Amino acid sequence: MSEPRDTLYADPLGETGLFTFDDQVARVFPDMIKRSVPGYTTIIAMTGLLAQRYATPGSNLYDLGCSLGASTLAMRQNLREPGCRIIGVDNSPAMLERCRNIVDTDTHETAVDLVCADLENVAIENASVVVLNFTLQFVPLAIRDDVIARIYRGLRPGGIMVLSEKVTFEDPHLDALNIDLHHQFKRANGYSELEVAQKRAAIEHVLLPETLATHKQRMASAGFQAADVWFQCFNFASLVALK
Ligand code: GEK
Repeated sequence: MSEPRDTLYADPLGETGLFTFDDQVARVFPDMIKRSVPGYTTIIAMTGLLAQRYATPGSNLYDLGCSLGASTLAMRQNLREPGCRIIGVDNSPAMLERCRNIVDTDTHETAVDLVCADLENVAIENASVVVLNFTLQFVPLAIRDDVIARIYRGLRPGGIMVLSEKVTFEDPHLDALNIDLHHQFKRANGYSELEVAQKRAAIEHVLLPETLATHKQRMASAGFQAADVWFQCFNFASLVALK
C-alpha cells in the first residue's frame, strides 16, 4: 500500500499556526519526512548498523522521539545480542498510537516498550545505544544541556549516542546556501513554493536548530570522549558520540 501523501500545506492558509505532531501529521509522517529531510532513509538504516555494532547483551537501547518507530525497527531488525530491550519514547499520543500498531506487525524478538512521555522525564539507564533522530531540535534550548548530560550518565562505558539534527552554519552565506538547497530538495520532491513557505512559517518557532560546533561542545561538556559527524547532507547532519 502506498503511503498517504503529505498535502497539509498545499492550500493557502490564512494563519499557518504552529506546527504540532497531531493526528493529521502522524497520518502522513512517513511521506513527509522522506520528502523533507535529505538523507533520512540512509540515517535510519545506518542507525540499525550502529546499534548492531554497539549493543551489548542485556542492555537498553533508547529511541527518543520515536514517532512511528522507524529507528526502533531499524535497531530491532539488526540486533544480535541477547536480552536487549528497546525503549521508544514520544510525547505525541497520535504518533505513539500509530507506532504501536506498526511495531505490532514486526516479528523480531527483541522486547520493545513504547512510552508516551516527554523524553526529559524518562530515566535513561543501563543503555548501550541512545538515538535522537531529529528530536533534540524540538526540545527547549534551556534544557538541552541537561538532556545530553543525563543520556551520558545513563550510558554504559563503551556506549554511543546517535544525534541527528537540522543544523545552522556560523557563516551567513553558507547558512543561506544550505537553507536554499534544502528548499530546492523539497521542491524536487514535489512540494510547491507555497507548501515550502507555509511549512517554514509553521515550524520556524518550533524547530530550533543549532550549529554543529554547539552540539559537539555540549557533548564534550557532558563527558563524551569523542563525537563527530558521520553523515551530512546540506543542513541535516548526524553525529555519533562515544562514552
Ligand atoms: C524518526 N525519530 O522517524 N519528548 C518526546 N518526544 C518529543 C519531544 C519531547 N520533548 N519533542 C518532540 N518529540 C523519528 C523522527 S520527528 C522529526 C522524529 C521531525 C517528538 C515528536 O512528537 C515527533 O514525533 C518527534 O519527536 C520528532 O526517525 O518531525 O522532523
